Amino acid sequence: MNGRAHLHPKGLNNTTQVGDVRCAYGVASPQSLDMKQVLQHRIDSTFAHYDVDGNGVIELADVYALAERLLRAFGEPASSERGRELVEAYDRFWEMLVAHCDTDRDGQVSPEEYREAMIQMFVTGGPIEADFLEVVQQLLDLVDTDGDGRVDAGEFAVLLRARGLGADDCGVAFAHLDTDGDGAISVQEYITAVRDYYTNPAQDTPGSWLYPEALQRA
Ligand SMILES: [Ca+2]
Ligand SMILES: [Ca+2]
Ligand SMILES: [Ca+2]
Repeated sequence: MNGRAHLHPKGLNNTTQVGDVRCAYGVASPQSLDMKQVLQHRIDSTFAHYDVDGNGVIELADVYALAERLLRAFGEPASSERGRELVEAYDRFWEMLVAHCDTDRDGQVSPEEYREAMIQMFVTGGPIEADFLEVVQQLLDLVDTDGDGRVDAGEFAVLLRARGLGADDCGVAFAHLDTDGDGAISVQEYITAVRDYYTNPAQDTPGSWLYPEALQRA
């Protein structure tokens, strides 16, 4: 990385009720079946988000297409220093996907492999893996375009808009995700939101604002 300030993760807490969620992913009452449906739908939605070319598997080409989308949102050529950093960060994101999801090692992540890995990583798993932390750190470093070590509302909106969130929703999403109200999205806030997204089907939780609402409806 260059000399830009880093956003250091503070201690990470697992604030979600893992016990409840395990129950939701298992088979129990009709109520938890609803919950399971919403959460499965969220996993399948992010899968569809990552499968940019829609061929039913996530491959390196999809990850590059996502990098391309963010480069366009930043108005940054892939050949600039920042552009190269972004593509390298997405290379590492792909390596992480392969390491965690591509169980049969065929260079493609199937919906089943992805579902299994997300449940393992965010629902039944223990602490968040170090390489996931690193990928989030890199993403937020990229989004911190003025390099002051803080991802403010304007900077975060670029990421959310690249994900398809409407301009009007970006401010609301930021307010929900900035849970300590310091005007910036920290690594911890982002990771807590990701876990929340995959484990808490309630509306208006921080996690529900990570992706456009249309992606979350069962
Ligand atoms: Ca694909
Ligand atoms: Ca900043
Ligand atoms: Ca904050």
